[in-house]
Amino acid sequence: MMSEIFTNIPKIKYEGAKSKNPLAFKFYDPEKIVLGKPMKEHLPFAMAWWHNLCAAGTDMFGRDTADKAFGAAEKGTMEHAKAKVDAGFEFMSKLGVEYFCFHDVDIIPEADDINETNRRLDEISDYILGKMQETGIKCLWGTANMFSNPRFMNGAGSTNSADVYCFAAAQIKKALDLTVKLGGKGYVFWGGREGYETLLNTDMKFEQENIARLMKMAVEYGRKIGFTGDFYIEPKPKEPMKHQYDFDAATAIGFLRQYGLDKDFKMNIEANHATLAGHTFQHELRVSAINGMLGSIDANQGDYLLGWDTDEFPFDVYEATMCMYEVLKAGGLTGGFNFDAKCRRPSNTYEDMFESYILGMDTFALGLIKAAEIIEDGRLDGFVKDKYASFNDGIGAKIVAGETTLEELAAYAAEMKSVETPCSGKQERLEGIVNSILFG
Ligand code: XLS
Ligand code: CA
Ligand code: CA
Repeated sequence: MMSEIFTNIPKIKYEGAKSKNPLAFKFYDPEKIVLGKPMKEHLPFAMAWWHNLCAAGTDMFGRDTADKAFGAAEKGTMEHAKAKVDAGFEFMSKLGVEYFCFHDVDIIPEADDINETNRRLDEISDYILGKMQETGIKCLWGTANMFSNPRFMNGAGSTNSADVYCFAAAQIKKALDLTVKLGGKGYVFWGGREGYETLLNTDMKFEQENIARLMKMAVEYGRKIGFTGDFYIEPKPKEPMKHQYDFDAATAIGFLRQYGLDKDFKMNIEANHATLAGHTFQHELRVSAINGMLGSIDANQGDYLLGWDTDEFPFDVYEATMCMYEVLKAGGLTGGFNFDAKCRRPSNTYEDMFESYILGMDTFALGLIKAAEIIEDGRLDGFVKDKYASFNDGIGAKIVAGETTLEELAAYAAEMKSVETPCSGKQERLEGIVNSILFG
């Protein structure tokens, strides 16, 4: 057994809304039954390795503010990689977070030679596997980082260099091996550099076809080695590239259908990416759900005053409620809720790491409770159902059944001569209902 790293942090317990203990859950009560099932089954939370164990506060203007060495003598070593595993598993165990997500290069320092990188990945994944067996913690999804290394400057699947394309393929292959080894439920493609700055130097069609080829090979290989989970695309409209090919859910779904990848892929929807695309989080979830592709969620939030990806811990209960409303109506996720979020740079203590997760978990627990109340209340659903009632019989039913023609509808309209405006949308009444459920 490794020595304790977060020595002043106890196991985090549920103490209820009145608790003033910063190291306790106020709303996340894992065993509480909501709509017939324990909260923890509705909310399979995951820790994002990169933000929680790697990011230490460096930004464009300054260096690290937090200590993420976790006791290792030197950062960027295998000793440090193992210290991060120890810290991560202690962290998740203390919070009751049951899953983690990782990129290949989050879990080891990348070597100059890919063969050595892969050897380190084998070594660390053995170590991680041991911890998983000890604690019962599981892998939600794995992925390959194909955006940080300078070789991916012009993209990975969309690169102009066939040699670089092979390195992307090699990383995906290894990351899939690791995901299968660790029993991951999903495999994510976030195309960080899959986009462009200017069409003056870009063959957009060729790049998209090459990305699809790479994804197809990934699916073929994954299925061959026994990966039965979902592949995910994580849409994002911009940053780092000006134009990213996976702009939003609708764009990514269109791409998957065009290249025959839609049976193997679903969406991993991140709240901050949704708002960067000019959509609400709820919109992106709904688009995915109605296309049968709501897979997993990167649970965070952005800042409406800033135009970039701030990856903040979820705090906005309205957003979390509408998210959980979509998730409940879709019958749950095949994936989970990954906190792709980091503490603000000045929140630089170990305690802050825990308090951030407590905030995120409590926010989603509240969202779940309130979304369940909205569904049980039934007024919102009832309103939407009634709003379309004119399609239940008569000419409306014929339209829905596809049993009419433009000529017949035109004749119907001509006979009516004129038509009344349809019923009120009642947005303000419905917003009032949401408020009365949230705060009543
Ligand atoms: C970056 C993305 C990234 C993915 C995984 O903006 O959110 O962290 O979730 O590559
Ligand atoms: Ca993300
Ligand atoms: Ca993000």
